[in-house]
Amino acid sequence: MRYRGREVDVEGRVRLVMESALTARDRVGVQDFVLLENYNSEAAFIENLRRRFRENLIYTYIGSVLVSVNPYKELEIYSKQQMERYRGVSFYEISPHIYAVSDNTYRAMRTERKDQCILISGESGAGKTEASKKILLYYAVTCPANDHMAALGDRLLQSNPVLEAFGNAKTLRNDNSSRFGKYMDVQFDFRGAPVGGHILNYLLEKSRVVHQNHGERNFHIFYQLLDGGDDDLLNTLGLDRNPQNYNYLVKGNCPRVSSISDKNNWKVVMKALSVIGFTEAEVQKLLNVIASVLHLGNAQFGEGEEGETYITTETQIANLLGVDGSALTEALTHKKLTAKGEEMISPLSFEQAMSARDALAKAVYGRTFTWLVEKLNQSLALRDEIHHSSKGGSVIGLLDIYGFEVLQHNSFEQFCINYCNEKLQQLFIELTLRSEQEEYETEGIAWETVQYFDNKIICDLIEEKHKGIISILDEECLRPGEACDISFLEKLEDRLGGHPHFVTHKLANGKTRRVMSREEFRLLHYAGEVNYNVNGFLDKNNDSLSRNLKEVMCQSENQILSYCFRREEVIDQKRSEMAASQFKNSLMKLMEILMSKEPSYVRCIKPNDAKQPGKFDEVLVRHQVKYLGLMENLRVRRAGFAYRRRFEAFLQRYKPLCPETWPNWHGRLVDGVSTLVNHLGYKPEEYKLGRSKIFIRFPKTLFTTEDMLEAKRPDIVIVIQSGWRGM
Ligand code: AOV
Ligand code: MG
Repeated sequence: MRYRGREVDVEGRVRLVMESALTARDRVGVQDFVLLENYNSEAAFIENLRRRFRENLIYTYIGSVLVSVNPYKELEIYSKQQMERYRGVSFYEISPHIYAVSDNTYRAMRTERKDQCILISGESGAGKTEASKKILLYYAVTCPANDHMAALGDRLLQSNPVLEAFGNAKTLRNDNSSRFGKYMDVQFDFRGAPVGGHILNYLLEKSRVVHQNHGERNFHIFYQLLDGGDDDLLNTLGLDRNPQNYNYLVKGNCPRVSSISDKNNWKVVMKALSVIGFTEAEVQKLLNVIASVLHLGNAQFGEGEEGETYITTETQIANLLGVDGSALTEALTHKKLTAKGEEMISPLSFEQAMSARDALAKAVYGRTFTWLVEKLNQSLALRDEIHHSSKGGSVIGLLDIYGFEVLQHNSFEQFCINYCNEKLQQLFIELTLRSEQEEYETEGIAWETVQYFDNKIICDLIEEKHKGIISILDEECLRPGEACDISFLEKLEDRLGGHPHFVTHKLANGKTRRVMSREEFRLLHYAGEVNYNVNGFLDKNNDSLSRNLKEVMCQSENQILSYCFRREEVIDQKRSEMAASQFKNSLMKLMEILMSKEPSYVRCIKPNDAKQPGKFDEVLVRHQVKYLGLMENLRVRRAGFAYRRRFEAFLQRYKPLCPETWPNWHGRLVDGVSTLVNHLGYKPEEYKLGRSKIFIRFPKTLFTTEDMLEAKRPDIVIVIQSGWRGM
C-alpha cells in the first residue's frame, strides 16, 4: 500500500488517500450498494454491478438483500473451506456471498428463536434454483448432525436431483428450468441440527408432457431414462433409445442439450431415489408410469368408416399402467354421459380422442409428480423418536419458484407463472418497506418514506374476487357448451377494458390496435409487458379428465396410480376447484406462511440471454434492476441511514482508533460507541445512536473510518472494499 496524497471530502475533512484502498474500490466496486456515493444514479448502480461481475464477484448487497448475477460458469467459491470462512461471521465483515445469507439466517433463527425464510426471486435463468441448492448444501455441511437423523442432510440434498428430473426441463430461457414452484421447510432441533424437511410444490407445467415449443424439451426424466437405462430395463418397458421416436419428445426437435448429460444424470437420480428410501419395486412402478406416457404419445388413432375412432393400443400401455386393455381403449375413444338418470355411451371424434389421450398423459404425469413429492416428504419427515428434541427448534423456509417469463407465444402456463412472480414481488415490497420502518421504530429513530411502485394493482387485476381475470375465467368454465376462449376474452374486455394494466386489440375509441391479435390480451406486469393468447385457457383451467378414464385409472394395479386416482373422485360428482383458482389459493396460503417468518432476500439477475459467461448485457440488466425495484430498495435503505451496525460489533472493529476504547471498553456499549465516534470527529448529523445499533447516514463517513483503520492497522482486512479478497 502506498500513500498517494491528501483528499478533501465533501464535509471539508482532509484525509489520507491510500492507493490500495482506492484502486481496490475502483476495480471491484463496492460490496454494498448503500456505499455508492451516487446512490440515486442507476448508471452508477449498473457500473458497480458490471465491475464486480468482471472480477467474478457475482454477489453484492443492498443492506441485507443479496443481489446475485448469474456467472454462467463454475466459480471456485463454493468449497467447504469457503463455507468455513462464513460460519459465524457477520455480514459486513466479509465479502458478500450466498453462504453469508445462509449463515446469517441460520444464526438469526438460533439466537432469536424465530422461523426464517429465504426468498429467491429473479427471472427465468437468473440463478434461483442454483442459489437454493447452495443454501441447502451450506446447511447440510455446516450444521451439527442430530444423532437420530444423521443422514437427513443427505436426504435433503438428494431430493433436488429427483425433483429436477421430474419437474425441470430445457426451455429457451434456461437449460434446467424449474417448471413447478417449490417451497421447502428445513426443520432444526433446539441444538441447531437439521431434523426434518417438508416440500410444498406448486402447479407443475403439465402441458409440457404432451407439447414442447421449438428448441425446448419435455421433462428431463424421459431423456434420462432413454439414455441411461440399461438394455434390460428398456426392453421390459418396450422402449428404444432414440427420443425422436416418441411423439411426446419430438415437438421441440431438441433431443440433446450440450450442457446436459442425461446419462450421468440418470445415475444421479437413481442413486438419489435409493438414498431417499425408494424400494426397487417402487422405482420400477415409477418407471412404468414414465414409459406409459411415452407409449401413450405414440398410440395410433384411426377413424373408422362410420366416423368412429379406434385405437391400435399395444397392450403395452395398459400393462404399464396396470389397467385392463379393453377398458382403456373404450375409455380413450368413448364418453359416458348420464342423461335423465340413464348412462349413455357415445363415441369420440378423432380430435376428441386425441385430447382425451393427452389429458390422460398429463394427469398421469402430474399426479405422479405429486406422489413423488409426498414420498419425499415421508422420507424427510420428522421422526417420532426425535419429536421431543425438536421442541424449541425452528424452521428455515426456502422459496424457489419459476421465474418471470415472456415467450413468443404465452399461454395459461405463463399467465400462472407470471402471476406467481407478481405475488412474490408484492411480498418483497410489503416486507422490505415494513421491516425497514419497523427497524427505525424499534430503534427509536425518525425516518422519511420513499415511494415505491406498488404492484398490488396488478395482483388485484388477476386475483380479485368476482372481478379479477381468474374469477372471469372460472365463470366462463362454468358455462360449458356456451363459453369458449374468445367469449372469455370478450368478457375480459367488457369488464377490464380501461384498466391501466390491461390491454387488448380494442381501443377505447372503438378502433382496433393492429399490433395485437384478436386472440390476445396484454398484461403490463411489474416486470414487463406480456401478451397472452387465450387459446386453450378454458381447457387448461378446467383440467378435466373424463369420468371414463378416471374409472379405469382408479382400478390400476400400479400402486402409484391407484394412490393418485381415488375411487372417491369418480363417485363424488362435485366439481373440483379449477386450476387457476386452486393455484391462487395455494399462493395465498404460501404468502401466509412466508409472512409468519422473518424473510431474507436473494435477488437474482440474468446477465445475458445467451447463457454465456463473461457477457454483461447492460440493457437486459438495467431492465431487471428497474423492475426488481432495486433502486427504490436502495433509496429506502439510504433514506434514513446507509449503514447500521450493532454497538458491540462497531466497537469491536473500530476500538483501535481511540485510546479510550482500546484495548477494551468496560462501560456501557452505547457510551463506548459514543466516546469512539466523538474521538473520530463524527458530526451529530452524520449518525444516530439507536437502542442497540449505530446508524450512519453517509457511506463516506464509514469509508473514512475504514481508511483510518487500515492506515493504523495494515494487517486488518479492509471491510468495505474487501470483496476481492479470497474470492
Ligand atoms: P432459475 O432457477 O433462476 O431459472 P437456474 O438456477 O436454473 O435459474 O440457473 C440457470 C443456469 O445458470 C444453471 O443451470 C447454471 O448453469 C447457471 N448458474 C446459475 N447460478 C450459477 C452459479 N452461482 N454459478 C454457476 N452457474 C450458475 V427458472 O427455474 O427457468 O426461473 O424457471
Ligand atoms: Mg429454477
